[in-house]
Formats: sequence, C-alpha cells, structure tokens
Amino acid sequence: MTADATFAPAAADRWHEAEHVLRFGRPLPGGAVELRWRGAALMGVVNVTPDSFSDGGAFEHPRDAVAAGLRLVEQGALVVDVGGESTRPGAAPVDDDEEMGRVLSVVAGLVAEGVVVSVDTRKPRVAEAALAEGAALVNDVAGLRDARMVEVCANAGAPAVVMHMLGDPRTMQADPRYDDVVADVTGYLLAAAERALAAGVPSVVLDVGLGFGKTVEHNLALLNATGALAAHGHPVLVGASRKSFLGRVAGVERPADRLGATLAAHLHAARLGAALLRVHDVEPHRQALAVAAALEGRA
Ligand code: HH2
Repeated sequence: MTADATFAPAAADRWHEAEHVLRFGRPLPGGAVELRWRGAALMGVVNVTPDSFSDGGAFEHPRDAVAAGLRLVEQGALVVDVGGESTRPGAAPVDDDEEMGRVLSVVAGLVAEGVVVSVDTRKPRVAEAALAEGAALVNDVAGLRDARMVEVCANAGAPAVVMHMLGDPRTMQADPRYDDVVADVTGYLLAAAERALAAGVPSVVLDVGLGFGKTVEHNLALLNATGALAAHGHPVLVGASRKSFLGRVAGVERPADRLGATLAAHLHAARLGAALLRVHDVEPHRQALAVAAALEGRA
C-alpha cells in the first residue's frame, strides 16, 4: 500500500470518514476477503489468562469467555482479540501447550458464531493452531521478530498486527531507552511490515506497543505520532486500554478504574487517524466515538 492523503495528520477533521481496509488471503466466515470500515473500529479484548494486568482470571470456563466475546461484538466490536499469555511487565512466559489449551476452544467457539477473531500470541505454533480453528488474523506483540510467525501468517492468508516491543515482557520496563522513540519505533514497524508483505502476508496493521518497553514520555510521544505513522498507509492499531502510563498521568492506581483516561487517549488517537482501538470496555468506546463523530465539523 502507498501513503494516502486521507491518513495524513492534517486530515484530522475527516478522521471519522477515513476509510480503512484489511485484506485477507482467504475468505472470512461470511465469505468476504476484506474488512472495510470508516473512522476508528474497536478490537475487544478477551484475556483467558490467570494473570493479565487488568482482567486476569475472569473466566472459569471457555464458554464464559466465548459469551464475553459475543457481548463485545453486540456492543460494537469489529474484532475480538483472544489472548492466553499475559505480557504485562515482569510476566512469566507460558509454554505453547498451556497457551493453546487456554485459547483454542475460545477461538473456535467465537468463530462458530461468525466472529472475526484475532489471536494475541507471539508463538508461531499457537498462531498456526488458532488459524486452523478459524481465527482471521494474528496479533503478534513480538512484532514478527520470529520468521516462523511470518511464514504461518503467509501460509494461512492471515493479516498480522505488528506490534513494537523493546526486549521481552520480563525486562522491557527496566530503563527503556531510544535515540528517537518515534523514529526508532516507526523504522522497526515499517521494516517488519515490508518483510511480511514480501513474504506473502496479505496485509499488516501497525502498532507502536504502548507500555511495551516505554516510559510515560515515550508513550505520550508515540500516541501523538499516530497520524504520522498512519500516513505510511497501513491501518494503525492503538492499545492504551487501562495501561499504567495512563494511571501515572491521571493518578489512578487500579487498572479497572482507568476508563476515563483510556477514553481520552483513544479519542485523541482516533482523531489522528487510528484505524483500530484495542479495548477492554467496548460499550463506553462506542458511545464516545459516536458522539465525537457527530460533533465533528459542527463547531
Ligand atoms: N497490549 C496488551 C496485549 N496485547 N496487543 C497489541 N497489538 N497492542 C497492545 O497494546 C497490546 C496487545 C496488554 O494488555 P492486556 O491484554 O490487557 O494485558 P496482559 O498482557 O496482561 O494480558
């Protein structure tokens, strides 16, 4: 894809009309080979982990997680992101089999209901198994650094969310440093995207990875650079939901209490051209985006 003026930061007054496209190399459950939407769409989060930072241990049984995912779709999520490994700072890794045991039945249950599912994993084997269960795309917080992940996505005709992370979750928040955070992260994402597309991945979504090896200042600079990243022509995903940098800025200790801070960050990103917002709270985001879009251009 080439840069498109509709994604330029100067087009902030048209953010809610800007069209975004995600191409698939195989048909989605309803037969379509692309998703098309205007403005910022919502990716709802279903974490089937005992230890996620804001919502771990929420589900006793896979059917509860499927029901939660279906609720997110009813509330307006375009995609449901299913994850089986916490990547919060300091989290211990989970092995492939354990992660598959957590996510595969939830992925299959949602796919059976016609939901567009992304699997949030950095493990090629887990991604491959989830794609075989009908997941539509892969959300790789390791930013496709494992070449086998690129191969898995290309073979399945699945788009990839390429997220930037400095190091790994165990160590990423220990004194993160960049020469120029926006330039470094952008450079990484564009190079990874180019490699993936050249290898046959049908399309990519770019994500700066808020909180993944970033200080508060780094996160704020990256959020403000959403428009510049979007100008490269790939859909941009922003995931600020409940993150600790928002807690630091707004003075809110508990992640689940950070909805107000999350909405402010995500509306800002939407106005700068974000195509997808990864959120725990879909309904409040739907409301906020609807009002922001209705107000646009009326002042
Ligand atoms: N953030 C988290 C997990 N996956 N994927 C993308 N693309 N972007 C993000 O910002 C992102 C992500 C962390 O949030 P959460 O899933 O709620 O927590 P945990 O990793 O503890 O399960």
